[in-house]
Amino acid sequence: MALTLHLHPLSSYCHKVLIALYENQTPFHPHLVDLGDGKARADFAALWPTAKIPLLQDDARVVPETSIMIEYLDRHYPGAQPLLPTDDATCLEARLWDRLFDNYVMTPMQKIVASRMGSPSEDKERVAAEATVTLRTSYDMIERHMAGRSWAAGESFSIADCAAAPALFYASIAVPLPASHGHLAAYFERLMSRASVKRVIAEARPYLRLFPLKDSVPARFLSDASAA
Ligand SMILES: N[C@@H](CCC(=O)N[C@@H](CS)C(=O)NCC(=O)O)C(=O)O
Repeated sequence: MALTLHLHPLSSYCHKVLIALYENQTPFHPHLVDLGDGKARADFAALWPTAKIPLLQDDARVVPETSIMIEYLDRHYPGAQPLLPTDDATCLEARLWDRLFDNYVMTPMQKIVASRMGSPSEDKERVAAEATVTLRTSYDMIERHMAGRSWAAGESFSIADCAAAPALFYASIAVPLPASHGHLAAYFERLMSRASVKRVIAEARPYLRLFPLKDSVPARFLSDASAA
């Protein structure tokens, strides 16, 4: 079987792996999964029980969890842009920031987005308020970390930046980046200007009408002509 990524073009975690694939122009077969369809979800869960997208698959195995997918691609489908730095200390830094972006930006962003689905409730408001506090703490942490840096770990684009781009794209729609955070803002612009990132946003665009925070998406991301 050709390298296959089971995905949905709107999903932030799918963007993370798509960015890794596009960085290295790795050929793959995209398989769109509609988790809202009972049969499609059941078929997908048969491949991997958590039924989370994305999921990577080739002849050798099924690879769950986006960080592991990128590590797998780096080892088995290497390209011009290594995403796990070869130097031990920089690699540790890249893996650390991959975890930080997933756990402290992606997770609270997902909670805020989920709180906007269905009818409002006090419980959802509480969860969203807590997630907003976490996101603001993360913005402060990234602002400090990015001072004097171009990328999250070392001198090159890495797995950490694959995680950062979709996390910050969606998080900044949920909770705008503070005007006071110049290093964070510059990093965000650097990410949004990356060809691989522009491509995933362009591919998500036809689906943005399904995004619960669609009315807050900045105009610059809504058309090819005005995209970052
Ligand atoms: N830790 C997982 C998280 C994946 C994840 O949360 N995917 C979301 C989409 S962005 C998902 O599948 N949501 C649908 C669901 O939970 O039913 C990873 O890194 O692969």
